Amino acid sequence: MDEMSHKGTSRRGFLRAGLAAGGALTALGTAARASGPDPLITEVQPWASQLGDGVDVAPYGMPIRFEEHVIRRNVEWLTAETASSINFTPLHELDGIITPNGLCFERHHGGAAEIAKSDWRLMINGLVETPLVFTFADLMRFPRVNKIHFLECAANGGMEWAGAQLNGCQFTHGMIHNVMYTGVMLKDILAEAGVKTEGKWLLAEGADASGMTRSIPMEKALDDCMIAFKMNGEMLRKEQGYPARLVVPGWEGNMWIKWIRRLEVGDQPWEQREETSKYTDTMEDGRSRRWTWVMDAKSVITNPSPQAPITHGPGRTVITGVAWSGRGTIPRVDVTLNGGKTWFPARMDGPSLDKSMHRFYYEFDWDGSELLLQSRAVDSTGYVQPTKNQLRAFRGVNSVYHNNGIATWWVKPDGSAENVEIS
Ligand SMILES: Nc1nc2c(c(=O)[nH]1)N[C@H]1C(S)=C(S)[C@@H](COP(=O)(O)O)O[C@H]1N2
Ligand SMILES: [Mo]
Repeated sequence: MDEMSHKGTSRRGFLRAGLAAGGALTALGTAARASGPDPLITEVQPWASQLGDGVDVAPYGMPIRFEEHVIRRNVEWLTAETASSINFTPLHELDGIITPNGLCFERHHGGAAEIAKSDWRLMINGLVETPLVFTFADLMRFPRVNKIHFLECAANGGMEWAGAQLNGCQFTHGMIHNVMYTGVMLKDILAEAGVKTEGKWLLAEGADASGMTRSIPMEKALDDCMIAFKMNGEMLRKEQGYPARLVVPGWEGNMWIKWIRRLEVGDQPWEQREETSKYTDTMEDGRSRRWTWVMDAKSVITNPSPQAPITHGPGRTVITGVAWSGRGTIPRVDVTLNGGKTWFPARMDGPSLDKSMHRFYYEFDWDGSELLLQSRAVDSTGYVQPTKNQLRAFRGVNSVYHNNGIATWWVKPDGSAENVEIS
């Protein structure tokens, strides 16, 4: 046992290798046999020869400094300035299905507003029996629900329409987060005001400087929309719309109005800026598709990927990624190693929830040759994620929004990966 070195391997790997000592290691060889003593094992280390931090060194805990590269990032040339801009979730650093609050991508059109709970008001007006104004304290007296949902900006992958452009899934797919929301059902709030029978639409308005407004059909509003105030158990972050935002499960992120201040009930859609000149898809003939609210099924391999190369050489290799659909769950994801010639079903793991992110894995023995990695999601309606060529055949090349095409990582023999397009 004292001859074994297990740098960077797990404790389980250590124990298993320990059991194999004296004999051959497993064929997959995930733990290495050392040539000499490993000081990390044989010598007393600083963390064992002095006391560590006491409690309360960080009243609100932050990740250990060795993880300081795990951050949201923006792409500076994308927008003129940061108040109307976007940054991206580091998908390649995450696992499971929950996005930690501090890593949820941000999209603001007028910067992140800072509103105290005591200054927050929610007005309901228009075609209602009784126009009402709720305070935050009023909101807390409605029955609460907890739901895990993804929020994807319709522009996620927009830079990739014409071809591969950004080198990393953080930038090509990172306009998404998946958290547990605690809030109240929108239908309960609306019932309090009493929606008139001719009230078929809702205008949701934000309190921030952008005056973000979107029309939402009443059917959706009464189905599964929420006014959320907590994410992953704690109050919403300022960036995500503190103290309350609209949650519109499965639908494009732009409709999830942050810093929600007003809900107007009407008999027709308002056709606001963000639902006409923005967030619509321009087709080949120059006309625009109207109302593309639902986010179609999509997936991406997060590891390996351009920001997360294979560093261990040939042998046992874990491929992982995420998949989601605005229409339900993801019962299946297929993975190809050769650019779509042959596909294998990935192993789904973790909770499979409606309109939530799903985690998949594909474990294989890499022979060290180059790979053309792709993943393809199939959702619970049977819809199959298209290739980018299939998407362009239907939508043309003028689009920006709603790109759910299959992405390709070209993994080279040295383990590095590049964003390429082959189909
Ligand atoms: N009030 C307000 N709500 C808003 C926005 C905004 O700028 N102001 N941006 C929208 C867009 S385009 C998206 S994609 C999501 C982003 O949510 P996030 O910042 O929590 O990721 O919020 C939406 N809601
Ligand atoms: Mo967005």
